[in-house]
Amino acid sequence: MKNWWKESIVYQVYPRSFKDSSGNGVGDIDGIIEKLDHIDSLGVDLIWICPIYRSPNADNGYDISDYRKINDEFGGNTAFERLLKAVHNRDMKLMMDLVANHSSDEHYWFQEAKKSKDNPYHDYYHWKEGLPDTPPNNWESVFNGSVWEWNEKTQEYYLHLFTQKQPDLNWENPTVRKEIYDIITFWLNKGVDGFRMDVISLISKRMEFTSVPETLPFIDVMEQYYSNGPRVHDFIKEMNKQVLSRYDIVTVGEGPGVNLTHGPKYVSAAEKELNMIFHFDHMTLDFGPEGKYDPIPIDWIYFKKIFSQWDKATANDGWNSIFLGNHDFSRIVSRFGNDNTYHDASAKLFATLLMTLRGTPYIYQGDEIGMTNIQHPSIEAYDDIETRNAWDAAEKEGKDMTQFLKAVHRQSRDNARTPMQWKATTYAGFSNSKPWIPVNPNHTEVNVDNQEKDPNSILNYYRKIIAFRKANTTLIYGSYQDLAPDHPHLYIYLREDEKTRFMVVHNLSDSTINWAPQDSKYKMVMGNYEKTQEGLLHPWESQVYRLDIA
Ligand code: TEU
Repeated sequence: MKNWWKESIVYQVYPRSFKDSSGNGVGDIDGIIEKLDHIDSLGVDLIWICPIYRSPNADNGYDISDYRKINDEFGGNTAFERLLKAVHNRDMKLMMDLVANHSSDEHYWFQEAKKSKDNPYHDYYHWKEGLPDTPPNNWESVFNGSVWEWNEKTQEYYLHLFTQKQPDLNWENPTVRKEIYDIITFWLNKGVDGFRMDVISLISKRMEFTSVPETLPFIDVMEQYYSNGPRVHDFIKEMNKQVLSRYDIVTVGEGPGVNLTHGPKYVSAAEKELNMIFHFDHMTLDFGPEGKYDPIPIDWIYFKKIFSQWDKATANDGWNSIFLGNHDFSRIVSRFGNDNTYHDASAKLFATLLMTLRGTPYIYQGDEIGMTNIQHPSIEAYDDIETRNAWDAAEKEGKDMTQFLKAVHRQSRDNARTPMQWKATTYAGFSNSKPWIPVNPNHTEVNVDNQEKDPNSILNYYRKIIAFRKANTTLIYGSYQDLAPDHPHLYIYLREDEKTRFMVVHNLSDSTINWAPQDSKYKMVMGNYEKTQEGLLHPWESQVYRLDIA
């Protein structure tokens, strides 16, 4: 079935790092308004803005202390109303980030909940009795350390899958669910067009809280113990029925631990839950035996297989989200491509990939100019709580910290959080004063200004490939077939409907590969190299061919 959100292209804004209009070094809503021309010029339809609610910022807004208030540092509710109007005036839509698995510990609910066992808000969270030095089980938080934090007042532990400042909400409690639905309704009635739902796969807990085997890799702990709990689908169905289904909106759930078995259920049209889900199968490909900070090279055969399997799983029912980066992962061009010799080509290759697979494409701010990872000389320059905690844990375990710093360079979430590079000037045109997080020194070269002037820039290629996708519904709804699943570096696939067939080919390597379409009826219609050469693909070259059937 056709839907507007299947035809949309999404642009993700990380507000702290996008544009600072007030001059305090932190991005804000008026900054976003200032730069709407830029977003609009790409040809995108929908903006997803990371959390902007009131928050003590223990995890940059993913710890909300008031769900109905926009944080003053971003401009407050009136600035938000202005943004929403400005976005709608341009015929774009706006999606908010809903963080409902946990609140901030500074939220009124938690402030009350921790006071006593008979407080009306106590049951809004997960509590376990015990002794101060014996946590109820051995679960580890996503951000290291136990998931259990002791509360002296009630002599209990509370659960937090993320930091101790992010207590998990108890979705078993119908009053909590009602609170969340009311919050959603509040924003939808203001005219918001949808939600990205943070870690929605974690809302239903396995209430036995059984300890995990010590040797189980964290990625499996996530999948088998934290995610896809017994009532997750009931909860989402209820939310859909009571609120979401009453509006013409878009929903995308973030799904750590969501695999091919559970995934399709979240997005099946028949199940009436969510429109799309972000799974992380391709985003954890480079996690080694010891996890994220033990990176291994990308296995392209496996990479392709993941996209093919998910396409198949949702081919007849459901819909995919297509993304390669966001605020939680390193930069696309540094992680999957080559941010050095083939910066330009590989950035454009991944733009082509995003726009030619089946599913709604998500662009993360800065990727449209090929922003790269950053390498700080020491841990002090890193801000991210996840990176810092992982560092402390590694130090405690006696790891080789020179090696670990290299892993941080590669994997830290801060790679994606450096300020947007607008100009070559001081602070990259992001702010007039020192930004909350250091600017990448390569902003003098990699910036919007430079790329506006160059017709062949990554930025202008993004515009071109977005327009190309929009002009060809085959690329939206057409079937997908991988023609060379076993090739270690070539990704060749067909996108096809009754009228048109596209063949897309990508060279995922630093080497030239001999290749030509076997049928001369295929006409090349798009590509990321200005000069192509018959019979071969340059390093990181993408080519799109068309064959008219009817
Ligand atoms: O991310 C969920 C999540 O699973 C990530 O924390 C991921 O595991 C990690 O980044 C991998 O290194 C969401 C948000 O996108 C993230 O920014 C928040 O920190 C997190 O939820 C908690 O709300």
